[in-house]
Amino acid sequence: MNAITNHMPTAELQALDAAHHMHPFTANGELAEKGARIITRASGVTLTDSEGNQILDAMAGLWCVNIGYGRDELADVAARQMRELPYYNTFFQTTHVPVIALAKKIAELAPGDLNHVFFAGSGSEANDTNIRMVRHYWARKGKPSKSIIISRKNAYHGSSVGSGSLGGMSAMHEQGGLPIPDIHHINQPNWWAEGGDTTPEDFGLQRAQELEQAILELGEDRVAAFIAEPVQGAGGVIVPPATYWPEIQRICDKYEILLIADEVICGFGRTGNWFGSQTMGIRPDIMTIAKGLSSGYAPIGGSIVSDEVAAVIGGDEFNHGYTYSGHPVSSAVALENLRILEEENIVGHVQDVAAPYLKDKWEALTDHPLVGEAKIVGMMGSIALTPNKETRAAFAAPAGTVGYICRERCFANNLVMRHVGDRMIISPPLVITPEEIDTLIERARLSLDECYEQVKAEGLYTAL
Ligand code: PXG
Repeated sequence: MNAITNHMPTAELQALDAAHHMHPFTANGELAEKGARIITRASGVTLTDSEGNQILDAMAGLWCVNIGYGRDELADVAARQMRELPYYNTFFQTTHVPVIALAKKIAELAPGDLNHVFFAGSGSEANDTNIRMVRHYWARKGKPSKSIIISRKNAYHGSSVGSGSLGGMSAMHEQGGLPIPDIHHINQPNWWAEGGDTTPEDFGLQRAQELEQAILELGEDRVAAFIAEPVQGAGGVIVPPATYWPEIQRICDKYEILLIADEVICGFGRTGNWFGSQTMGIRPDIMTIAKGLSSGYAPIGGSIVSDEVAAVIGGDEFNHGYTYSGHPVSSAVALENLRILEEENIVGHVQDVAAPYLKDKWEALTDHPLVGEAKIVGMMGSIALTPNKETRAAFAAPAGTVGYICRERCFANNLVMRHVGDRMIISPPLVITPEEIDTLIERARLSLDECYEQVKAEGLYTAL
């Protein structure tokens, strides 16, 4: 076999990648022309590519490398676990030490009576579990008609058929026959894009009350659960107005609808608390977790479930599970990740140091001519690009045209900052230092300046 290594020329690796590797969420034909960027190693908050560029990763991979890259402790634990017990399942009345220890630790960290964990290999799988679990829960309680799960437009809950149906991404629904039955979507609390002349507070309340209207229209006896991200991530880091979540909680309580908080991005310190639900002051019955659970070092996800839901589900066999539910290596890696997060007080670092420092600099970006609003919670932030800050206008070009230009400028300036439409988003490793935040902001400003020049030159700086 010919060895393919880091030392091969970039173009050769790109050609091989284009020939055989299908990338997710990518027009692969287009990418093959251009050539994918090849990441060869990483340390702390910095990626190295095959050309030797040092890139500040302000997305923590895909929102997941919370403790930063290059922690040997996780590699050591993985190697030890692979030697001792690389795999065993948790199906047929068996268990193993890493999964016992991890479930106990998660139960300790999770708020309230969220004391039980059903493991999966990813966030998508965990949300598929949640669909079946809440429907089965109501069936067990003698109310099988309660099968509708209410979600939100522009939500992201994963890419499998079930989780993609929960999500509210219309481009995903257009491919492959989604959504599955009995998923209902209400509007998102995105004031910047959809709030019109309403104040953010009134708008937050209105959008929350759409949940109540939906329950009344669909019938209380039909609705099983409401699922939402505490702060929408992939939808563009949409921070809801302060009025939103208290009203959602009130409605879930009033109609006894299960509340599922999708903590796949918000969990494990991202918002400045262990869970986004704590930051938003909500009491979910189920939390979806993945990503920061292992800081992305090994694939693992799960559902953290309340005492009550676990008791109801536990009454008979729940015909559900994955080969890699509670995988021993992933469990051991996740446990070591949680040890580091806890012992190094990384959530405290976010709250006391990194988030306040980043917030000041991030919000100051609104002095840039392209930047309308800047939103940030803990270590997830977004800026809205606009040709008119007062009217919050969109550009007179297909959505995302300007955002894409900005993202390309960021990449050229060794910064990974993503775009969702014409919003730019960041979600850096939680361990980022103030000096590294300075670099992030410097590169973001340079990229915004270059984007502004290009947008004007191409005649795109006009409102829709
Ligand atoms: N829930 C949320 C809130 C997520 O952000 C998932 C579930 C699914 O997790 P898995 O592990 O199955 O990917 C996610 C994943 C993006 C992007 O473009 C975001 C995610 C995944 C891929 C791309 O921002 N989030």
